[in-house]
Amino acid sequence: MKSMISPSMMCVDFAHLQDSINLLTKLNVEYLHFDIMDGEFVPNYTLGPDFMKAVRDISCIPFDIHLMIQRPEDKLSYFDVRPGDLVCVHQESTVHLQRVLQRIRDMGAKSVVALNPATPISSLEEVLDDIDVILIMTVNPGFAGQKLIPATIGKIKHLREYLDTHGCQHIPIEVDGNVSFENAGLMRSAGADIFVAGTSSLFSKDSDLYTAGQKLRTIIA
Ligand code: S6P
Ligand code: MG
Repeated sequence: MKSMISPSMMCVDFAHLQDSINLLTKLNVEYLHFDIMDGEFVPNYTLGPDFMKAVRDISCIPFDIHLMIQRPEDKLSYFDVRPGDLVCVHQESTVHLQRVLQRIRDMGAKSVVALNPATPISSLEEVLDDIDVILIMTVNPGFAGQKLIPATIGKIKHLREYLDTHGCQHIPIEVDGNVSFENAGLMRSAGADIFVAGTSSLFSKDSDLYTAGQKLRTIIA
């Protein structure tokens, strides 16, 4: 499957948003990743609907909306979801997973389920038909700049095998958390397709955004 880049917008330089969007457009990134936190499901707050609106005004790149919130089924209407967007809910955040995945598809978006590092792949068995993308958290959600949990590389590999043997070859695997240049190569070899790029690659202080983007593209090609 083709590899894709989804830059983590909580790591962008807010003082130069337009310049960053211009460079991301030039890099042809497939998505823009928005981390939405509620201070309950994860111990932090980040971006929200107003910031997303501001980015819609200056960009046509589809959104990848990562909801780290309790009961996402009650809050989907807060967001301006558009056809072609990815909308991601956590398996651990709702007892009505099938219902919320169906609602996301009804909104014209692609349904994504995220699994925390401790959540088993088998917990998705009954909803495979309702899922367009699976996101493997390679750190515990809540903060940028964390270290990879090494066992998650094996989990990506296991998920690819699991999907292939369950007739789900078409479902891409997204990875989020410490997708550094080094880890991105390991993740790609394990079977990852969509790479959320934050402080450890695209937005690293060691290089400019455009050079870092080209480097990441080459690594995950
Ligand atoms: C974490 C969040 C992520 C981070 C991203 C940052 O809770 O879901 O999307 O923004 O992982 O990247 P990095 O390279 O700083 O880990
Ligand atoms: Mg995220």
